[in-house]
Amino acid sequence: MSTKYKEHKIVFAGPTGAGKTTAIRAVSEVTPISTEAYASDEVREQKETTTVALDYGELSLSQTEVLRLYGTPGQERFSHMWQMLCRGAMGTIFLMDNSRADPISDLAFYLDRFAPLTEGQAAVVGVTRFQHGVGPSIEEYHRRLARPTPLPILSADIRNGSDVLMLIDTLMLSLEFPYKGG
Ligand SMILES: Nc1nc2c(ncn2[C@@H]2O[C@H](COP(=O)(O)OP(=O)(O)OP(=O)(O)O)[C@@H](O)[C@H]2O)c(=O)[nH]1
Ligand SMILES: [Mg+2]
Repeated sequence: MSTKYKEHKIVFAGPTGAGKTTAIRAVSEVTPISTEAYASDEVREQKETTTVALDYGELSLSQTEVLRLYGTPGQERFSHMWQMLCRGAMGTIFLMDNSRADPISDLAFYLDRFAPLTEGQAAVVGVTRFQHGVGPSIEEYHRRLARPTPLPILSADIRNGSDVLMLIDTLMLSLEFPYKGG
């Protein structure tokens, strides 16, 4: 007798260094698949390696339900992967590094670029490096974005699995009120 197996796909997106690879490593129950390569000079000021294709991890919700977690490369030169990875996803977690020069413009850029790839899917924003006390507040994100359908925006230290799980839970809950883009 075969067991019915239900699976959902979640995508992590956002700029390089925001923590997409780190987030998947923090929660995956299988050894994550990474495609890290030595970063070019510009990125190397921040970190040694960067994702060039994808990250992959898994998280089970129950014995018959599994989440498949995909990380995108942050760098736009690898953006051909974005469309492929978003296909069939239930939603996207946009991670934003609050210590960058203008993380709200970063978010607007990624939301616009991903809107055609994520139609009808849920979306949640996780603001990383928030605890460092630099960068905009969550209220400023909401004020400056001013989207017709407000997005859930939460601060998260994605090195902690519990914070990543909070973002995943929020994404799953927000499916009842999907982000429409725009
Ligand atoms: N101090 C601090 N470090 C953080 C925080 N969030 C993430 N990091 C670190 O930031 C780095 C993020 O690196 P990655 O996970 O490779 O970032 P990425 O988004 O996958 O980047 P690309 O693959 O290059 O697009 C890691 O070294 C994390 O430990 C935070 O809140 N505080
Ligand atoms: Mg990465």
